Amino acid sequence: MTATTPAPNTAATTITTEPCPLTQAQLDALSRQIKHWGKALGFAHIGVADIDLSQHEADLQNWLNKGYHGEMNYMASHGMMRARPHELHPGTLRVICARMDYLPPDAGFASNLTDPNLAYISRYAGGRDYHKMIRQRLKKLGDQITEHCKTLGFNDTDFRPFVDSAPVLERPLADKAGIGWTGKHSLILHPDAGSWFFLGELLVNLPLPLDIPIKEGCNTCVACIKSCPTNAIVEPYVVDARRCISYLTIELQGAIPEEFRPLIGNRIYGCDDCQLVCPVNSQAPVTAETDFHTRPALFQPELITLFNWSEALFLRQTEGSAIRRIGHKRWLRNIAIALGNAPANPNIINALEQRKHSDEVDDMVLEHIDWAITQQKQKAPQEALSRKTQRVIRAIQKGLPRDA
Ligand code: B12
Ligand code: SF4
Ligand code: SF4
Repeated sequence: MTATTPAPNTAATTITTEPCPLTQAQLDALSRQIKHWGKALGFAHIGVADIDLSQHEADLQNWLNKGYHGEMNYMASHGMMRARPHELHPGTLRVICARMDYLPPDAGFASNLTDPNLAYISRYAGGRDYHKMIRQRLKKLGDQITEHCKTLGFNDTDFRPFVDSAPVLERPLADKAGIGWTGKHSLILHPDAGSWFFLGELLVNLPLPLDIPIKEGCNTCVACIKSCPTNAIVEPYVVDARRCISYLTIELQGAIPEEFRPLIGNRIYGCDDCQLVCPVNSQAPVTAETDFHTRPALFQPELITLFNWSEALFLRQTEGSAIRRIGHKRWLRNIAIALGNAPANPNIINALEQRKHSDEVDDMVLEHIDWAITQQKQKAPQEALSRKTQRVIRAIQKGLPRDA
């Protein structure tokens, strides 16, 4: 594309102040260079998308209208800006989408889910918080692009990095950029990379050449929909967050509705089940980032041990981790539920009773502790795992033997 060639999205071209003087050949070369720089910065895949997400606006509005965002008011508060990157950052012409893998070695999925006395923590969260780290690397990429453009005589490069927290539809952008296709669980997945990765974006005012989306590959499979413990995937590609264990254990501030408590099992922070049963994850790469390796204190930890952490210890152990953001009370709330779901055990009842007298619990946590004590007292010793969880465990042992 030459300097005078208009970008496909008219809204963006009218907002741009200075037309980009780079020739098509220079933009092509820059695009190749961006992919090299991205790899050097630890991104496993970089792709470029245009900013036209208009085809997703109706789906997003529908999702919001149905209240699927629950208490995540930030999902509704930016209107359709989520689908309009150029409104989020005026002048944006392209979105450079980046993938960073997080699957830790020794993931031990099946062994963790099999033992209901151990806490299950989503594998994206056992190491360092990804937000700051990915944003910093995207910023470096932006700086490299800016410097390069200066050598070509263009001094008006403008960029803005985003990871997760931005009001922008990251998955549809990654889909357009060829990072992967949209799975029926709504996550992005790639035939060689599975879905164990984070996404990040760099919004730029350069008309870079576009990458091509890859072919959708779920075909007739519906394993994720069938295995979701809470039936949160209400139709293919659509998750009702209010039912999703990730939302219930991380995003929801108050009490977790009782109907979901027994279904949460030992999952105290997030959930991976829809990815665990996905056949595309069978060859997924392990992360190259040691920062994403699971910390020793969070590696297959005993529920009772975590429940006994004081607030000070919780803050120390989760320093620099995404888990810290839920705070000690929600941490206790989630573990109380898992203890209620664990096989009957007088030690658990003891730990729950003792916590009731601690000044670190409020009424919300107390109510969950009481629920857990009732569960413990009602059940026969060694009650079995739910049938769905047993199925997920078998699927992991068969499909992901390295990570079982
Ligand atoms: C809110 C949110 C959540 C919510 C809601 C999830 C949801 N499915 O919407 C909750 C808390 C439940 C959640 C959970 C998780 N999340 Co989350 N989440 C987000 C966040 C902040 C916004 C997502 C969003 O906009 N949802 C609104 C819906 C309407 O948008 P959408 O799902 O993208 O839907 C589009 C497509 O599905 C498409 N679509 C609709 N119908 C159809 C039909 C067809 C045929 C096609 C092709 C497409 C299509 O159009 C929709 C747009 O309207 C993003 C970051 C971001 N800013 O994008 C991270 C993000 C999606 N989450 C992420 C992760 C890792 C998770 C968890 C795996 C964490 C965990 N282990 O616990 C789980 C997975 C649960 C799941 N199956 O989705 C990653 C996903 C990476 C990836 N490989 O795709 C993201 C991108 C964060 C990041 N930067 O890495 N999450
Ligand atoms: S993360 Fe768990 S609860 Fe949420 S959609 Fe996937 S399987 Fe269902
Ligand atoms: S489990 Fe099956 S349907 Fe779900 S995302 Fe994976 S391939 Fe697609």
